[in-house]
Amino acid sequence: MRIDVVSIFPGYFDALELSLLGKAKQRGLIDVRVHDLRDAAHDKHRTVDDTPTGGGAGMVMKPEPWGEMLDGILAEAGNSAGAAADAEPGAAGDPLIIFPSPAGEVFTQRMARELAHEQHLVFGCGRYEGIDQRVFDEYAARGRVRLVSIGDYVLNGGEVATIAMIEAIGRLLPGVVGNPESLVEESHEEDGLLEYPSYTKPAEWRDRAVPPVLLSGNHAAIESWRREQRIERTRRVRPELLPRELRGESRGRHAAE
Ligand code: 6GU
Repeated sequence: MRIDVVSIFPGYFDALELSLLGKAKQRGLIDVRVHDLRDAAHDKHRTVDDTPTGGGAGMVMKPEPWGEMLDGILAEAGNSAGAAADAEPGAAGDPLIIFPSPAGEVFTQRMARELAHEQHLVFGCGRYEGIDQRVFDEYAARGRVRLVSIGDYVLNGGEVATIAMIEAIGRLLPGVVGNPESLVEESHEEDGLLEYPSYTKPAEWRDRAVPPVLLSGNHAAIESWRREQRIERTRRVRPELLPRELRGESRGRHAAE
């Protein structure tokens, strides 16, 4: 997968060199290129923002640097959106441009799975009060654009949100996570339940014992206990995630059976 990131703080993305994602980059599974938006701002101060037209607080990112930077990325990727205005937009394999924004649709595991099938993602990280609306309109008219939020709270810019999304998407790419089975039994995967609690050795630590069933060797009992834990945890912490068929059930029904 090819990923381009545009930001006025390229240093944020040094984090992508670490851990599993860093290894995936080294092994060529993910090709991440980070661009400094200021390289497309040509005045003495390399200005990327200006006052909001119509008044209001804060600053808005100017359209020209974004246009130059995104045109360059799309043209270099050799795709229709960058090359010709008359080419059909949205063809498979064309880049998908994502603008992280608290005003966007909410990023979920489902969206991560969808985006993991893309060949080329471009993340445009806004700062200040946002980017001039015409930038979204221009690239939406020429190809595929999505505004995506990582949750209902406000960050100072799209950088941290982009790192979160790249990590969530990147780990789903073939070969990035060593044991693909570890992707399956996870919160938000498969059946939408949260994860069960995990334990390792020693069997007792500070007077706290590992639940005995996990030491029983009874795999059916262990599986059933883990499922019960997942349901109870989900009911307690995220009841809105509970599948319909589990909603009416009282606490501890399985334990009582
Ligand atoms: Cl994607 N950007 C910003 N600035 N704040 C956010 C966000 C994104 N998602 C949640 N809060």
